Amino acid sequence: MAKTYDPNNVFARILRGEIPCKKVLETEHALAFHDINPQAPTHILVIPKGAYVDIDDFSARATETEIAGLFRAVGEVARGAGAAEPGYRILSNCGEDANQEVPHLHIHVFAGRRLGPMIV
Ligand code: DGP
Repeated sequence: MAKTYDPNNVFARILRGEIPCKKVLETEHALAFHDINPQAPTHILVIPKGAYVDIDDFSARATETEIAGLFRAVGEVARGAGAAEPGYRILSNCGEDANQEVPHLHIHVFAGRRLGPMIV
């Protein structure tokens, strides 16, 4: 069953320009901006412009163009973020059990230090 998208979630408001963000990249299909509570020296969020709750919703409903657009933006951001220290991590929380706070799909990009083993 399709998940219900809340059009007033904080990232929807950022997309509408109602809340400011520190923009890193904007393309036709994606927006990237710095996380408000960074967990690494570089911590950027990349979001699709379309209304998708999470990766589950996105992978089921998004067009090929939207999917390519999001992941090309992730790659571009990650290449930039990883330029000084060539390594980075991408992550996306999906749903309550994964501690997803904001119900608009976002891909975290972490870089800028040695990240160590992934802890789940
Ligand atoms: P997650 O737990 O995966 O849903 O991560 C949500 C992230 O979003 C968290 O790292 C903090 C960030 N965040 C929440 N509100 C804002 C905001 O208003 N602006 C920005 N830039 N980031 C936000």
